[in-house]
Amino acid sequence: MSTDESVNESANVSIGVSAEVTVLGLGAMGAALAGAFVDAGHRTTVWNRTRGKADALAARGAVAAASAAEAVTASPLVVICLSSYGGVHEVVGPLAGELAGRTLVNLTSGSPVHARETAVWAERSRAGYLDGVIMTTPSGVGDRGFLQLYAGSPTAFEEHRATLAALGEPLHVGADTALSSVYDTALLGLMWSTLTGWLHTVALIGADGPGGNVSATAYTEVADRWMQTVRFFMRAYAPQIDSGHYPSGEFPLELHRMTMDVLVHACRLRGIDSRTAELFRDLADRAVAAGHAGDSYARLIEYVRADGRPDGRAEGRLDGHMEGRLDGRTDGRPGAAPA
Ligand code: FVH
Repeated sequence: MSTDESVNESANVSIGVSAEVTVLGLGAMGAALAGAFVDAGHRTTVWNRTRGKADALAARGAVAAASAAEAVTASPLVVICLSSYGGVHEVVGPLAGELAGRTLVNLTSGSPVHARETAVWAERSRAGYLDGVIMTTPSGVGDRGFLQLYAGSPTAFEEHRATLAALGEPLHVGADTALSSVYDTALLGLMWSTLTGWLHTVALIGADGPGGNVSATAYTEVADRWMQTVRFFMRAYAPQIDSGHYPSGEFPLELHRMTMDVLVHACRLRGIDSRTAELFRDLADRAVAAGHAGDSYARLIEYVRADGRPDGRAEGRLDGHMEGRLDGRTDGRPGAAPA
């Protein structure tokens, strides 16, 4: 049995064991989180700034605390989900003493810099800290088909993994607390690229003309199966990118490049926005012009990276390069740490 299997097995064995958990913040997402803990049979203490929002959960069996301090001291595991890190700092900043010896799981959306600052504050407060991301909407909370990403102390994660499993499939992405936010941004980018690519092809295949008039539903039945092939390529190309070697196998870049011409032409012919097709054709053009026609598609990573430089390092790149993701700030300056 591998280490991963034994970890999974112990987590599964623990599922169903009642734990004590506190949820601070009962907005749309916080209420869903608290509801999932209640449904899983955990003793769930809840607190919200606007107190009335705790009523529905109390009716389902949650304990409504009179203050954030009372809520924090009720459980070894404290989950917070507010609209911003500013709110998190306001709520837990004065509660360093109460949080000592407990684990704070912060599921509030924020930047990598915010995550690291809050981790430093938690360490000073002698609290365990995990920064997490909920990869679904409130109605998906509690469904094991959806991922929840956590970054930070592996020990804290393993200690509370079984309880967190009430929310979805818990995945630890690394000890650096910035990583959950970085993964979140990257995965959302992947979703938008994929959905936009799909929309373009739905428009293309549904347009009047030769090969047109296919419904989105009929096309998507086929496209869904094609995604298995796309996943196969991603898995084959990832180690190539990590090693910096791009053997083409049977599908060299020049073949991709020729077919891209067909796509750009078909889009233009049908009056469909051809900019995404032109974007990847441009990347391929540059790679082919530089002598990489015989390499695999993965070679394009070098043209996607900042400045098209093979090492991907743009001048002046910030350590927290995805800073400002949700609070609109793009200057990389850290926000204020909790008081
Ligand atoms: N809802 C979703 O689909 C997304 C899915 C992806 C991740 N997000 C993030 O989750 C965080 C919370 O989102 P939410 O949908 O629960 O947000 P709201 O319904 O607007 O509730 C906000 C709660 O935050 C409380 N709050 C705000 N500021 C403060 C503060 N200074 N002190 C104390 N509490 C504060 C607010 O309290 P109240 O207004 O009811 O008194 C709500 O409980 C968010 O980061 C999303 O990006 C959700």
